[in-house]
Amino acid sequence: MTGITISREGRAARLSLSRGKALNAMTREMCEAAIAALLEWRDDDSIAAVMIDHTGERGFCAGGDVAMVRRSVVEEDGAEGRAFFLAEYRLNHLLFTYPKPVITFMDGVTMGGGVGISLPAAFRVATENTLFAMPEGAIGLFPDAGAGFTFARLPNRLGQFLALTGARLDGAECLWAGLATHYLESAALDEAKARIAAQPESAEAILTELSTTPPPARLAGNADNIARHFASDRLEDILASLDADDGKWAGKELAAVSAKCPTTSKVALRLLAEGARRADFAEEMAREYAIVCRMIVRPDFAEGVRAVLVDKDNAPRWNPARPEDVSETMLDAIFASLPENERWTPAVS
Ligand code: QUE
Repeated sequence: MTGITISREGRAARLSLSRGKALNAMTREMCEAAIAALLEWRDDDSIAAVMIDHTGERGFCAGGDVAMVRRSVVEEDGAEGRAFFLAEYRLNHLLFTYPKPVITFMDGVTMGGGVGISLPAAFRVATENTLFAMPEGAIGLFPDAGAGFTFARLPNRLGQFLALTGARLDGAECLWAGLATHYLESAALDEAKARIAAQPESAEAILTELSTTPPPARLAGNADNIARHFASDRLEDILASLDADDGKWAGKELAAVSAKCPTTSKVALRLLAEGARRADFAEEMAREYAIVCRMIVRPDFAEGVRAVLVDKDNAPRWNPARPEDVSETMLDAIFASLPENERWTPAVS
């Protein structure tokens, strides 16, 4: 059981996440199996496109196997945790640079690592079941798997909003934000996949033809609020701006940001500011890998996973607990480059 089903149909190849009991949360084994298959298909002239989807009912992908990573850092030396992120980020990078079209079906929960394998794809299909989020602030991690690059390129500070609040978007909102390229009813997915397998060079036209008009994107109504309140790269400014607004929306978002790990939020703001200036996705993954090696050994990560996935009390005690106590010096240490022999490298150079 690798948790991933690898198949071909016609001239398309398919990776289906199939680790149902854990909502398809990615493991190192799944990432490595996906990388091996993608490298084989890259040089196979009989394959013209790759589809990524899931089997079973429960959603596309909840993220990464962070319970394993927590065990690795709490009970051992963390090597297994680092090996997982090395493989996960290699997969994200391989998808981003893949020479053949990749189509991702974000049908259901698409969070964390699920976002990481979705956004690098050329075509990203949302449905009425899509539930999209980067919720790492709840577990003391940070928006990773390439989000520092892709979120940095969203307009109107939307990336900063998603990173700091962990807001959940539906399929209509994903299409509105450009996170998805197409919106299909889930009932049309089987037909879309069959037609893409038969005619992979027409993937885009097939998805466009089967698209339906989504309901209005609620998020669009708050775009001005988001751009205004999340304008600063300083967490303290964002909190002060939300706090000064008496409206219901600002109150709700202030509560959301305030509940998240303050170190996560400051890492996210610095990462997105840097990511907007970065030309190269490989450079992004190397930076995120250095950061994740520091973040998983911080007590906030073990505490966050404890609160959300182990004890499920949803009452994490962050340390530092206050934004003003997360210093630039602490962030510098988290962002510092790794020693040469420990750095992230792509699956193939
Ligand atoms: C924040 C997160 C994650 C999360 C919950 C959060 C995350 C993640 C999972 C998850 C969910 C179900 C599983 C599993 C992991 O939950 O990244 O193994 O079965 O992977 O609030 O970042």
